[in-house]
Amino acid sequence: MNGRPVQRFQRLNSEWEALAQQRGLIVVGRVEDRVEKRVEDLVNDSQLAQQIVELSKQLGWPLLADVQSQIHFDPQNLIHFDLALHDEGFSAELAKAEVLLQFGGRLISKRLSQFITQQSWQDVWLVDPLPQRLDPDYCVKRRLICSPADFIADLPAIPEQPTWHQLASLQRRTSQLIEEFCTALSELGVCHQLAQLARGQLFIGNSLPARLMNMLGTHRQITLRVFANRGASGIDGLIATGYGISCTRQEPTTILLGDTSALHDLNSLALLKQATQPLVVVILNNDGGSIFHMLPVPKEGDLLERYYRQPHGLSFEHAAQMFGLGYVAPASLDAFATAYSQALTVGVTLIEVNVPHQQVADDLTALGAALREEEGERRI
Ligand SMILES: Cc1ncc(C[n+]2csc(CCOP(=O)(O)OP(=O)(O)O)c2C)c(N)n1
Repeated sequence: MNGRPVQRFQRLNSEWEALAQQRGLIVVGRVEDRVEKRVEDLVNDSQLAQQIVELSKQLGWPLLADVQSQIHFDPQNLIHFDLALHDEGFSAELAKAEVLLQFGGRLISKRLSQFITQQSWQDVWLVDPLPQRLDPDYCVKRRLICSPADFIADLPAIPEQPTWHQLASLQRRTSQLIEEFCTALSELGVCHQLAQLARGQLFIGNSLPARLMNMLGTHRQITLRVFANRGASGIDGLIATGYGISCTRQEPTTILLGDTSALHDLNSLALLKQATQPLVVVILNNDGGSIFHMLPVPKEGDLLERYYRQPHGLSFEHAAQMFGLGYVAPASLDAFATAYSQALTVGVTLIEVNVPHQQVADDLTALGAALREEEGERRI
């Protein structure tokens, strides 16, 4: 959209005023603020995303922000929404929303996408500067091709509205259960810890790492810049991407990825010696693709093992040695926290977290069942 900012959305003012008076929900995915991004532009992303936080406070609307949104860890975000959607009380309250305002797309949470598809909305607005389709289920009624910052700047002032929902207190039960399920050296435990301990930048690999980090973080005081390669969601090139990200800032970078993803890009470990800032590669080694325990593929036997999970029995210790990286394989969650905090201060370290291949699926099944207060069924 062109033209002077004050005129750009003027014809939408009455529609906006009508929308703002309803029970609304703000969902935030990956927010592209510019069509052509330069590395320097990325620096401002978290400040720009803050405007969405302020809008949600002003409207009294709940905020459900994906881990890629740069506001996921903000206290205003209902950070455990993905798992809380298992909880009937939380979902019923959320379903009282009448209108949806979404910024960006590529939502990691399948439960949130399903909720959006199933809800009968009175109106749905989607704001993103790129004209591409971000609405796989055709729910959007008004698509605004502009940056969230321009959209928000041009909104007519509305008086601050009281919040219409009890979602923050309804989410508490989920948050407590998450704490209980994240005390051991497991993929859940490590992701939960990492979301608190990480400093600087975090690049999250595809498959389970992206999903777990979207589920298990807690609100933070210190800003963390989060990156992910969502889209086709390939598990290739992740170490090289993380290294590229580390080159853009004078602060530590963490790369979190699965073992199969690490094997797909093993040669990129050779790049890491050139890092000038602390760099930590955390590999969740569950001996293959554990995501397949939770996808609609054969449930067991040769078909699952040979064609999907593909166990390899490998350890990364000698790879770290070969490429001159520090290496730790912690035996407890406390040892992980100590090794990780130390690794954030200096050098390049590969931390290998060895876990049984079934554990993450069992943990997520049990957590989901506890939230639904029923016997478990495998889902992510
Ligand atoms: C380039 C590429 N090849 C194959 C796939 C299909 N795929 C999706 S997830 C996955 C397994 C990933 O395993 P891992 O990195 O160990 O993560 P986990 O599932 O254990 O979390 C595979 C092979 C893909 N997404 N991209």
